[in-house]
Amino acid sequence: MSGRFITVEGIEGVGKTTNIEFIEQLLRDAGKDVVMTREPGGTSLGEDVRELLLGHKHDGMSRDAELLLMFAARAEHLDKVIQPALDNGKWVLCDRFTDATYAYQGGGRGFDTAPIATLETLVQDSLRPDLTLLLDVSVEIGLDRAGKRSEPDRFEKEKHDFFERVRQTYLERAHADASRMKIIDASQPLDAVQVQIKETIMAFLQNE
Ligand code: Z5A
Repeated sequence: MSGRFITVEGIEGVGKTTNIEFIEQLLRDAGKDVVMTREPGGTSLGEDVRELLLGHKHDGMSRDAELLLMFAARAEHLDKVIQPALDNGKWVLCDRFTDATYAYQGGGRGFDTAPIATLETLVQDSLRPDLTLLLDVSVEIGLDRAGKRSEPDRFEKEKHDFFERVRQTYLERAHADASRMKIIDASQPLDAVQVQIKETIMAFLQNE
């Protein structure tokens, strides 16, 4: 039986890294064989592309190049990691996926939905996540949390308005696809966030 594909999304500093191991443990406790991965990245090629995308060597990269690099990394990720794992019955837990492209390159950079959807179908065929947890906080909280960490990457250098558009695009997508994309109020203290995450994962497992 094919595995399940779960993704975690949200703006910077929302708590994806903090919560993804918690989700992994919930799935393992339920007896699932979990592969944890991330985008951009997850393969040798993808991690090299991640460096190109997040580093400052190519500040001012064209938005077409940025979009195509996201999907180039994704094509490799699907071919080498995600699809083989799903075919082997594993559960793939991925830190960001194509919803991030709609949010950052679509909402943030201003790409129309149509070219993103074309690339999505080209690269993924019919594969879509079975469940997406959208961790949501205000841009103020997200940037404040993210700002307490290391040197900002190429995306983290963007302005407040950029992240507001990214957040709104995520929320619009979640409202349009509510059976797949579950909104978690990540502005609450961590234990309260994890109660919501646990309820969402348990409900998904029950419907399996
Ligand atoms: N990108 C794109 O543009 N298009 C695409 O298609 C894809 C990606 C796939 C990848 O970054 C970048 O690529 C990303 C979008 C772009 N933009 N940026 N930047 P990433 O996903 O690797 O990095 P990130 O979004 O910046 O994530 P992050 O830095 O790892 O943040 P996070 O994982 O969401 O947050 P965190 O590290 O778990 O938490 C941040 C801090 O808040 C930390 O100190 C925690 O202890 C604290 N925290 C977490 N939860 C709480 C609560 N509930 N209360 C209080 N404090 C908390």
